[in-house]
Amino acid sequence: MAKGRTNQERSSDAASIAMLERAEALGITTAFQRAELLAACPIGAGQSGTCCKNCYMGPCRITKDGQVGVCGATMETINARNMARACAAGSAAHSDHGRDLAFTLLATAEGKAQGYEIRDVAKLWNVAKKWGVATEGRSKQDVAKELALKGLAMFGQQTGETVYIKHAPEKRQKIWRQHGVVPRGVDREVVDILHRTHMGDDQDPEHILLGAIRTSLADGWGGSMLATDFSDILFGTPSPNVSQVNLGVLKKDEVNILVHGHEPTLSEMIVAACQDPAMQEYARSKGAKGVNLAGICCTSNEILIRQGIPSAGNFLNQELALITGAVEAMVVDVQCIMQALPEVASRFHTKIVTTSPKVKITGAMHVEFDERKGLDQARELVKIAIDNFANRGETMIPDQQSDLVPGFSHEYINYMLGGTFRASFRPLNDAIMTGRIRGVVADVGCNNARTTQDASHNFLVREFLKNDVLVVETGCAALASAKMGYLLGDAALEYAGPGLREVCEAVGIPPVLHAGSCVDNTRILTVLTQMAQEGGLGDDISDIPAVGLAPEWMSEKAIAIGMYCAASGAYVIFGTTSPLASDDVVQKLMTEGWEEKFGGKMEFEVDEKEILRKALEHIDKKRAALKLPAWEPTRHGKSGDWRMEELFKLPVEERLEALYGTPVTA
Ligand code: BF8
Repeated sequence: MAKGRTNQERSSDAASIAMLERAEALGITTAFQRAELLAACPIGAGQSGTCCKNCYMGPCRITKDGQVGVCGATMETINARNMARACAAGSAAHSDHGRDLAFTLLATAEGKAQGYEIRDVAKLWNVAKKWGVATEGRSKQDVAKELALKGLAMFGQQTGETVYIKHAPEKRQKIWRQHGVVPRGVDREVVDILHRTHMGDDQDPEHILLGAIRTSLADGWGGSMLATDFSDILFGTPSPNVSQVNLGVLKKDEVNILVHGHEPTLSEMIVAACQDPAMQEYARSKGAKGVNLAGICCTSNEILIRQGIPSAGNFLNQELALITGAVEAMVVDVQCIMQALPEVASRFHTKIVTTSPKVKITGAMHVEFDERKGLDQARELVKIAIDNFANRGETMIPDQQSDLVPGFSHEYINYMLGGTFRASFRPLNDAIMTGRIRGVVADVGCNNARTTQDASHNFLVREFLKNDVLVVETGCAALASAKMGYLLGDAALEYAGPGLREVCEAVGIPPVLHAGSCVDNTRILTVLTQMAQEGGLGDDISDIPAVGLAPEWMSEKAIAIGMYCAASGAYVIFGTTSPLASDDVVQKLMTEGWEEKFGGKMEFEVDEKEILRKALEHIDKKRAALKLPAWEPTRHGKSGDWRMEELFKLPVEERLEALYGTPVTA
C-alpha cells in the first residue's frame, strides 16, 4: 500500500477530496492518512502467513509451510478459527441490533416506549403469521407483544430450528439439515463458536468452518432478518422516496445534526424532534435558520430509506463531515464509529454524543438511550446541538450532493414488478429468462481506508450495468452509488445495456436499487427466495444467476454476511484484501468445499477486474445450467424511452407521419 497517496488516490469522491485538502491545511489526520502511516501487519492480514492469538503462549506467527504454533496448530486451523471468530463477532453485532429492536417493539406494545408506535400494521400481521402468532380478533398491541416475546426467546433458543429457516426455499432447508448447519438461537451459536475456537478445542478447519456457517445462518436467517422485520413494523416498510446524499447536504445557516451508527431506534425519535416546530423555532431564536438532520453509515440508511432524511455519506465520510466545521452534534449509537471522532471534533465546536449502553468513547459526551423516554431524550440532544450553534467557527461545506431514490424493500420490489393486486416476481424472472437482464448482483458492504474510497463499488456498478446486470445495494455500497447519482434512473441508465434499460424503463425503476442498511441484506435473501419460488429460475437460491460482492469490505459483520449468503447458495466475492492470501487450503474449503455442499461459495479477490470477470462468468454458468439463452448484448433494446425521445426530436411533419403512418400536414 502506497505511502502518502494523493487525495485522488484516497477517495474518488470530490466532496471527500475537498475535505481531505482542508484536513491537510488544518493539520488534521484522518483514517486515510492513518492507513498510510500504519502499514497493516502482513502476517495478521494474511499476506505473509497468519497469526494465532487464542492463547497466551503466543501470539504464534506462522509464516512458512509446515510451521505450527506452540500447541501444534496449523496455518489452516488458525485461519479457520480466525474466520469463525470474525463471523461470530459480526453475527453478534448484527443480531444484537435485532434484539434491541425486539425490546423496543415489546416496550411499544406495552405502551412504555415514549414516541414509538406500530406504524406498519400490515407488516406486523405478515410477520406474526411467519412466527405463528395468531392475529384474528386481537389488538395490534397484543400481537406485537407476543411477537416481541417470541423474538426475544429466539436469541436464546437452545434446540430445534429457528423460525425463519422454514421460509427459505425447501431445497435449501434440506441442504442445511443434511449438513447439520440449521441454526439454533444466535446466542447459542455465537457461544458455540467462541467455545470451539478456544485453545484446545475444534481443530479441524472444515468442521470449524461448518460451525461458522451455522452461526452466520443464525444471523442472516435469524437476528438480522428479525431486525429488518421488526424495524419495518415499528418505523414503516420502506418504499421509494427522493432524498440527497453527500457532504453538501449540510447547511451553512442551519444547526446541523448528524446521526451515525446503525440502529433506527433513537434516530427515528431525533427525526421527530427535529421536525417539531418548537425545536425549529428554538433554533431560530439562537440565530440559525432551522435544524438540519442528516446521517452517516447505516443509521443514515435506516432513516433515509424510510423517512427520506438526507445522508452525509458512508463510513469514510464520518471524520470528513466534522472537518466541514458545520456540525453542531454527531449522535452515535453502535458499530463502525471511529474512535478518532472526538479528537477530530476537538478541533471544532462539534459535540460527539454516545448513546448506547454498549458504547462509550473517551472524549465524547454520553446520554444513555432509554426508550421509555426516547422522544424527550431526542429533544434534549437536539437542544444540545442548537445551543452549540453559537460556538460555530469558520465552515467549509463542499457543494457536492446528489439526488437519489432509496427505499426498495422486498415488498416494494414485488409490488413494483407486479402491481398492487398481483405483486409478483414474474416480470423479473421473465426478464432474466429472456436475457434482457443477464443476472443480478448484490453490491454491498463497507469503505476501507486502505483502498480508494467508493472507487471499486462505482467501477463495478458501471460495468455490471453495461452488461445488463441489475444491481441491488445496501450499506455503504449504496451510499457510494448514490453519490454518483446511480440511484437515479437517468444517471444509471446512461450506463445500462439495452436489455436492462428496456426493463427499467418499462417498470419505471433505476437499474441500481437501494435496499437498505447492512442488516437489510436479509431483504436480498427474501428477494432471491421469492425469485426461486416464482419458477423458471430453478428451485433454489443457488440456481439463480446472481452474485454477492463486498469489494471494499473491512468489518467482521461483512464476514458474517458473506458466510450466510454463501450458505444460502450465493457466490460471494470480497475485494481489497484477502486474509487467506497465504492459505490455499482454507480458501479452497470456502470455495470448492462450500460449493459442493451448499452450492454457494465465498472468495477473496483483490483485483476488481477479476471480480467483474468471475461474477459475469458465474452468472453465465448459472444461465447455461438453467438452459436459458446465452446473454447477447445486442439482442434486446429495440423498445424503450429512447424511441420516444427520438420521435420527439423529429420535425413535426415527420413526427406526425411516424405516429399516424400517412403524411399529415401540421
Ligand atoms: O453495517 S457497510 S462500514 S456502516 S459494516 Fe459499517 Fe461496513 Fe458501512 Fe453499515 Ni455495514
